[in-house]
Amino acid sequence: MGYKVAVVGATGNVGREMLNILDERGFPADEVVALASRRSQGTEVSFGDKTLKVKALELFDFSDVDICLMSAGGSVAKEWAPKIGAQGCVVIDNSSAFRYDADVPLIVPEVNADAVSGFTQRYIIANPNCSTAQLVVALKPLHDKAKIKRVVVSTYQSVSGAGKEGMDELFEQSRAVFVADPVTAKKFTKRIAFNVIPHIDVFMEDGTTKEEWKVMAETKKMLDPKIKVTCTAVRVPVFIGHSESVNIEFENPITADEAREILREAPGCLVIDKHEDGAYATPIDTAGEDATYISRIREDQTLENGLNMWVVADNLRKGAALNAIQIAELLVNRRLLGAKKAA
Ligand code: 11C
Repeated sequence: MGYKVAVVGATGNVGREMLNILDERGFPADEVVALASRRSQGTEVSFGDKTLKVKALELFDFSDVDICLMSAGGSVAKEWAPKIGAQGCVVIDNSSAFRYDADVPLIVPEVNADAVSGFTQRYIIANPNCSTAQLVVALKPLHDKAKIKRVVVSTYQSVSGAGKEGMDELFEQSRAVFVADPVTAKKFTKRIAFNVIPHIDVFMEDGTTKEEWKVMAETKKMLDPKIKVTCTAVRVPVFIGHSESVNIEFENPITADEAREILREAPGCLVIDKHEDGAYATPIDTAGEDATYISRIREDQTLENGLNMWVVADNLRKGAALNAIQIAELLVNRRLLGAKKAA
């Protein structure tokens, strides 16, 4: 006997990827239910070689569901995650609604798996922002070796981070440019086709964007509150895959060769780093893949103990759906679910 799993937001970019990954990894589920808003009721979504008919979240009974994977935005999460959690169903939420709450664990299994046991406080576990997830996978093994003091990260984030509408906008604008049609921007604040936009999420009072703040706050929560993090988050005309230029200052010495060796052995990391044309990862290489790719590892000659590196991952997988399912696997493997139906 396995678990009963619900995917909320099953028609979205991340929800569909959750269904793919549950199937690919053979998650021990007896039953998987696809849920979305009433508007999408009856829509069909793929689950392996099966098709699931989407049910309405508002009408669904969670009383015999063990795990709810939720990717439906902050307001749906705020309304529904506490109600579902109160029924003893563990909600793994992909929105930012609960990430910064002290009684909700924020988990990347390669980084802070032990913190997952804190889920019993509210039966909610938060999944991090996509740009933070891949960053901490790469930072953790280096922090363990040489203690990170400060990180400067610049992101190059694909349009799929902004959902299907973001992908449609890049496609439509690119087409319009080629046929000399007028280009209109709706989802993004400026034209994204053949452009880059240094603005993701809302502005905060100090001029930082919320996306930049999330990278800082989530890295501290999961890795070490003492690490200083500063970020510039940029949207680029790429469909899938977030890239990051990462500059790290360490307390203790570490060479580029040492970092390369450590990262080669580290969980979730894949080093592609030869000093040759093309011997580095780009977003296209990572689309559909699970690993966090690390390239261009080199010493920063302007710091006493400093490194630069390039970190790329599929934002819909490690940045969202895959990480959520890895959290669910962690619950199963550690026998933390007071399973309603488990053997
Ligand atoms: C983006 N990182 O690329 C965002 C998407 O807090 O989970 C994910 C936002 C979040 O636009």
